[in-house]
Amino acid sequence: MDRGRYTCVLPAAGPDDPTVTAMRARELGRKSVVVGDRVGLVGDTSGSSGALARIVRIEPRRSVLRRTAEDDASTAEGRLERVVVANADQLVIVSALADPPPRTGFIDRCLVAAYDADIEPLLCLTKADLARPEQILGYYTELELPYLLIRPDSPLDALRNLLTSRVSVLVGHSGVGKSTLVNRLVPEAERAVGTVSAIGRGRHTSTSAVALRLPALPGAEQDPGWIVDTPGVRSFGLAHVSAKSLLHGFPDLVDATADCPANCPHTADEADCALDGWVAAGRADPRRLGSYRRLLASRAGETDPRTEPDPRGHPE
Ligand SMILES: Nc1nc2c(ncn2[C@@H]2O[C@H](COP(=O)(O)OP(=O)(O)O)[C@@H](O)[C@H]2O)c(=O)[nH]1
Ligand SMILES: [Mg+2]
Ligand SMILES: [Zn+2]
Repeated sequence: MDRGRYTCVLPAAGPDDPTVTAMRARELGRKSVVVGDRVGLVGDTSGSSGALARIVRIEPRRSVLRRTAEDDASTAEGRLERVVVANADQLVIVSALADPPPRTGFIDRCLVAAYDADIEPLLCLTKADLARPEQILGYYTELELPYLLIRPDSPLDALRNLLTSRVSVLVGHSGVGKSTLVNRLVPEAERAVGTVSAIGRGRHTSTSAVALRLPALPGAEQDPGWIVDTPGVRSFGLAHVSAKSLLHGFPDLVDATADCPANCPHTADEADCALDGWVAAGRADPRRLGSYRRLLASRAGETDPRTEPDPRGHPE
């Protein structure tokens, strides 16, 4: 999307992707069109230069990845909910093992957003040439979270296989190697490496997400899939996620709550919350409980998510 003009790929398009430029039709009302939407077009759909079609319909979305500007739903920013991508199948959380170091707070937020959207998470650990993954993987042991290690020279076959026939959204902090990875997967994408996107703009503007078709693998019949790069998404505010749904991002903690009193807020000051005993019994990592409770607290506006402590390797 660029200045109200949407680039639409026609169905059953081959690798050459005939595209049509379109604008929203008035009959869409206030519904917004986002990356990944399947739309109905009318008008000039020839795709020839200067042709402009109109988007008259948005098909029902299979999944909706959302974020809020902040965590606290009692503020205007917290109520400003945005759909990041529609119809995604997978959330690829890109985190460097060093330079910058992994932030479990960010990864945990992404996991909540993924489970909330019913999208499968995949942890992509880049810069595996710089540091070892044991510490970060240890933190997620109970989750059976799928992960891949990426170094500059490692083949990307395993990643390509996991991307095949799906729409995958890439998220990650700036500097983790997202653009480098996108360029290795889609050389034509020519994403700028080593630059930070959307700096110095108003806080309501962000570089919009862009969908890139993966090149077909030699001899493969399957649709190679799409990746969606999200340069403007720095984090996932979670004001739109209910306290209950927040727990879905912590499948390693969910079972414990069967023993909580009715309507347990699961906060640290709730003496009868079963989560403390669960962690004390070694059934989940205490840092994960700390992370869950920090997210609970930030939704209530008690802490600023941007200054959230990094629990890497430190007991709570
Ligand atoms: N050592 C090492 N450096 C990397 C790797 N991937 C990316 N980089 C470097 O990290 C910096 C940031 O990369 P970039 O792709 O722009 O990150 P982005 O901000 O997430 O898009 C650049 O200087 C890259 O060359 C890697 O696997 N290993
Ligand atoms: Mg980049
Ligand atoms: Zn509880």
